[in-house]
Amino acid sequence: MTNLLRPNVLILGGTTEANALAKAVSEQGLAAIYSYAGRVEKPRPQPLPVRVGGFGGVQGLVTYIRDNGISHVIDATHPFASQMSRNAIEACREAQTPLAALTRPAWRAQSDDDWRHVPDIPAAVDALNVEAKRVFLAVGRMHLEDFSTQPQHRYLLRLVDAPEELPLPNAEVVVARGPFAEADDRALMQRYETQLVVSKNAGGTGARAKLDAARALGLPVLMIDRPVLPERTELSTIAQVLDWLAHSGVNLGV
Ligand code: 3Y8
Ligand code: NAP
Repeated sequence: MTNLLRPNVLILGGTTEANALAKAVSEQGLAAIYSYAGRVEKPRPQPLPVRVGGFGGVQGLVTYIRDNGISHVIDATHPFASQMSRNAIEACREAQTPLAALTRPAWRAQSDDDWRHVPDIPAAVDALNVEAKRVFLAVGRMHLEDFSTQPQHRYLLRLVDAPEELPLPNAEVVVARGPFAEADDRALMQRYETQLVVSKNAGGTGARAKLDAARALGLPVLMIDRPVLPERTELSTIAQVLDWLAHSGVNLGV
């Protein structure tokens, strides 16, 4: 049984909000560990101990929780990291470990936005079954293969690490990591004469620059809605997380 008076928080990270939480938890002097999947070459350093790599599915996470005396899990992963979030729900139920997600609301179109919503990445690929355009495909690297069935477009790709090879014949790559600024994204899209922006509905502040730039340039956006996740405790601010930790048996020493 974990001694709740000696808290040990596992933060499932990889987002701007997870980084803000890590800073706050570190400042509170709480014992915690920050977890990355290991998707990029140089993940941002954290003010907490860091672990990198998968846990090995639900059972791997249960074992990790037990072996490391984890008292609480905060799922602060990206809304499209749905497998990790599902595993966290299963594992915390089995290990009887309190779990809360730190989420950010989905973006909503403003009156002068021109968005077309699609439910998932395959639907975004289907929606690109149109005559050739200059497409800013700002969805990262992991799902580029899905778009190879629409090779007619001239793609602008933004990737965190330089790719070895690309599944798209007509693609320009910009290697950059966010958070991004609206003026920079506007200049980028003007330089590449972007005609359509494809975006995941990530929410938060780190990726919304391209949407503000698209609005300023009067460009349409193909918005990929986020996967639906099972029921779990969802918090939206750092203060709510610290309060949840305090009231779920973690002695913050206050
Ligand atoms: C490894 C860890 C911070 C946190 C930065 C956020 C914001 C900037 C914007 C665009 C969209 C995209 C992508 C994006 C953003 C934040 C946040 C966010 C989108 C890092 C990071 C890791 C990753 C993984 C990476 C994915 C990719 C997705 C690029 C760190 C920098 C497109 C998501 O090459 C790859 O394998 C990249 C994989 C998952 C999605 C994909 O399918 O390719 N994020 N991004 C995490 C791990 O190993 O656990 O170094 O900081 C984190 C961030 N990326 O404040 O510094 O909070 O969302 N990340 C999307 O939203 O569509 C870029 O270009 O406009
Ligand atoms: P995913 O598809 O939901 O997860 C696939 C597997 O990757 C998980 O089952 C788990 O492996 C491992 N994993 C994912 N996140 C992890 C974490 N934080 N710590 C340890 N293992 C993790 O996840 P994803 O979409 O690839 O996202 C991976 C990471 O990138 C996450 O940290 C996420 O926050 C960040 N990120 C993703 C996006 C995006 O667009 N998907 C955007 C920004 C940041 P095991 O089953 O072996 O445990």
